Amino acid sequence: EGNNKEARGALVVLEGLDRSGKSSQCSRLVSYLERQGLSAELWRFPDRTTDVGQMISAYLTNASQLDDHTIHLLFSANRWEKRSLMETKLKSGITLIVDRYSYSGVAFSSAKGLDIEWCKAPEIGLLAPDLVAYLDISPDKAAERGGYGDERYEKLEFQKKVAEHYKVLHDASWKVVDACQPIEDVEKQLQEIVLACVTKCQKGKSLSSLWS
Ligand code: FDM
Ligand code: MG
Repeated sequence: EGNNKEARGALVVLEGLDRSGKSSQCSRLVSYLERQGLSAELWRFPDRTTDVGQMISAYLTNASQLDDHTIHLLFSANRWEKRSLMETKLKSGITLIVDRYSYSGVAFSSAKGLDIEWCKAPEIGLLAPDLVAYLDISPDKAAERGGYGDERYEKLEFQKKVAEHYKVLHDASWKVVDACQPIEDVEKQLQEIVLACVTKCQKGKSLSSLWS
C-alpha cells in the first residue's frame, strides 16, 4: 500500500495571540524536524513579500486605511496566492510549519464585529491543516511579556476580543499547549505533537480542504 506514492509533508499551523511565542516555536520546530532528517520549511501569514502582502503590511503599520471587509479579503487573497505552492511543497515531502493561517484571519476580523460566517467563506477551498496547535496564554499574561509593537492590532483591549473569537473557532482536533510554561517545555510538547502528525501524513493521511 502506498509504495508508488511519495510520502507527503504535513501542514502544521501554529495559532495564538501576539506574544504567545508562535514565531520562536515555529523556528525551533523547523530546526527540530531537520535534525530528525525531515524536510521542513518555515512559513508565515501574512506573507508580506508579495504585492498583496505589502498592502497588508501598509495597513498593519497604519500607513494606509482600509475598510474592514477589504483587509479581510486581502489576508485571504494572500493565502490563496500561496495555495498551489503550498500544495506542491507538501506533495514533494516538505512539512510546512506555518505561523498563523485562516484562524487568525477569522479571529481577528470577527473580533472587529464582522460576521463569522462571512469571514470564513473566502477561506473555503484552501488547504486544511493536518494540525492546528494553539499556544494558549491569557491576553493579560501576553501583555506582561512586553514587546507589543506599534502595529494596528497590538493592543490589550483588542487582543482580549481576539482571544474570545479564537475560542469560538476551537474544535476538538486542535492541540492546545499552555504557552505560559517555560519555553523548553512548550518546545518539547510541540515536538511530540508535530512528529506524530508528520508520521501520520507519511503513512498516507490525505490532504483536505477548509473547512473540515
Ligand atoms: N492577521 C493575520 C489578521 O488579521 N488576519 C490574518 O489572516 C492573519 C494571517 O495580522 F495582528 C493579523 C494578526 C496580527 C497581524 O501578524 C500581523 P504577525 O504574525 O504579527 O506578522
Ligand atoms: Mg505581530
